[in-house]
Formats: sequence, C-alpha cells, structure tokens
Amino acid sequence: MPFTIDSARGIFPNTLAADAVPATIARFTQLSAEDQLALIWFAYLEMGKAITIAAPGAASMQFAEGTLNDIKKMSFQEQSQVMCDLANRADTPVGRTYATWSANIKLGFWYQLGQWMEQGMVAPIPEGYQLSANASAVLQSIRNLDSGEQITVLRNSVVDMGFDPKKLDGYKRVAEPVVPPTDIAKRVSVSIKGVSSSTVLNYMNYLNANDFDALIELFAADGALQPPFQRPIVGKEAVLRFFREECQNLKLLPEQGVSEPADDNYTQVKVTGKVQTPWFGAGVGMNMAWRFLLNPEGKIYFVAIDLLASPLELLNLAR
Ligand code: 45D
Repeated sequence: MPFTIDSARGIFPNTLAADAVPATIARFTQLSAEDQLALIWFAYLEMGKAITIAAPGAASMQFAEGTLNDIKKMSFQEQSQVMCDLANRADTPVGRTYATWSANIKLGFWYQLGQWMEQGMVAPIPEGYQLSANASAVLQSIRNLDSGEQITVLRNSVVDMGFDPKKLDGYKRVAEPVVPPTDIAKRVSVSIKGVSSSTVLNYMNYLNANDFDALIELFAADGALQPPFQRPIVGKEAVLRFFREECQNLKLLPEQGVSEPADDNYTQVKVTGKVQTPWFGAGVGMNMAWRFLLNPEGKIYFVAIDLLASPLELLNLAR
C-alpha cells in the first residue's frame, strides 16, 4: 500500500518520545493565569541556577521593542493585567500583536520582561505568593524532568500564550530576519554510525549551516516535517517557511542510526543524537530522534523529530 503522511508518522513505532512534556503542559494549561505566571517564574529561577539562557540578539528583539516599551510605562497593576491576559489568551491588542510573532520573538519578549521583573521595573510575582496545590504539583513534575524537557515545557507554554493566531483573519507573520548560510569553508560535516544516505547526511549539514534553500531541495514536493509534539507541516513551501522562521542556528549532533527498506521502494532511516538550541548552547543537549522516510528518488517524503523520553532511547534503533 502506498504511504500517506498519516501512515508515515507510524514508522519506527517503538520510539519512546518524552510524553511527560505534553502531559505537563496539559496540566499547566488548566491552572489560573496567576498560578501559571508564578509557576513559570519559580521554574525559571530554579532552572537558572543550573543553566544560563543566552540573551536574544538585537535583530530578534527589535520587533518586540514597541510592545515592551509600552508595558514598561504602565503601572504594576496594568503590567500584571497584560501578563495575565497573555496567559489567558485573551483578545487584547497586546494579545493580538503577540499572536503574530515567531516563537523566538515571543521568547525574547518574556526574556526581557523577566529581566525587568528581577530589576523591579516590571511587576514582580508578589512576595510570598502561594501556588495552589495543583500548581505546586505541576512545579514538582517540572523539577523531575531533565533539562531538555524543562526547556521544551517552558518554550511550549510561551508559544501557546496570547490570542489564538488561527482566530486572526489575515495578518503578517513577524519573524527574525534570516541569517545568511555559513560559508562553505567554515562548514563541518557530521558522520552517523550506521547511516550513509547522502540525503540524511546533507539534511544535518545543511540545517547546521542555516542553508535552508539547499535543505528544502532534499524534500519531495509533497514532503512533510513533524516537529516534536506537533502535527506534520506539509509541502515544501510550508516546510521552508518553518525552517526560516524557527530553525536558525540549531546544532544537530547525530550519533548513530539504522537504514532499511520499506514498502514501495521507500527507505526508512532512524537517527538518534543530540540537539542544541542557540538559547542554551552546549548547556543543554536534548536527546532526539529523526525518523526519515525517503521516497524511491531519495527525497524526504516524511521526517519526524522527536524529543526522547530518556538517554537510554538514544540506543533504541529497533525497527
Ligand atoms: O509567564 O531536524 C517569566 C526542528 C515569568 C527542525 C517568563 C528541530 C512569567 C528540524 C520567567 C518572566 C526545529 C524540529 C514567563 C530539528 C512568564 C530538526 C519567562 C528541533 C513566560 C532537530 C520565561 C529543534 C522565559 C529543537 C524567558 C528540538 C522562558 C529545538 C524561556 C528546541 C525559555 C528548542 C526558552 C528549545 C526556551 C528551546 C528560551 C526547546 C527555549 C527552548
């Protein structure tokens, strides 16, 4: 039977993803806005003792600057209201602006608010704030996650805030400018134990070099990419947009993999290894798997990227 995107999602079915991440987010989303903000604040402070966030570059901060300056001028009470409205996904002017931003701009916005909260320029979480019992339980679950899972929970909760972009009709997406690809002379090539597919090796090398125009040519016209805990992004145009908006300056460190024939002359390849985000650099190595399905022409019909449940999963290459 020919593959569909839906059936392709099921290749290497015994890959164990870090389900604790969506489970934690689901519980977090049920909390009141005040509890959500206080909980993230506490989690962020505790994590900050072990890992450091890199300050976002000016290029990504420029888009949030206007909104940030408006917030800085408000009273503490108004500032708290704006933050609660974002957590509540309320339909407000700030919530609508926030909805148009890429994930990195949203993170940079909160990074700045966090700095200002520490410096006393933006309303702090009230001293002695008591989390509800549910919120304390969620904070405890976050403490029990590894650092790759923790930063994914934080990122996803930030991305989910603001007015729902699907409810905006017609808007301009706001993302950081795309950096030029790394000079050919400065590129480094990966090697993957057990995998020789040039498509897979080039995928890693092009992504590491921010060479999105070359990267997208590795995909079939109807190809799809499934980011961790998301539905597949389908078609070259949408996948290229995703690369340009969300995938700059990642560091992919694949280690090992397996390759085997699949139905209809397709080939399935699973690779495991680490990924670093520019926000935390070498401080956080996320345990990842890539599950590729290559068509008979060697183009990527489907690739799923999974955050793995544990470092042990790096060794799980069973078919
Ligand atoms: O609410 O092969 C306060 C793809 C309190 C592409 C706060 C990929 C109040 C293909 C503290 C102020 C992308 C899929 C908030 C590979 C409050 C591909 C602030 C994978 C919110 C490999 C909180 C890439 C703050 C991956 C400032 C897996 C939080 C990338 C900041 C993963 C959190 C990247 C930050 C991750 C989190 C980045 C900066 C998980 C960043 C996480």
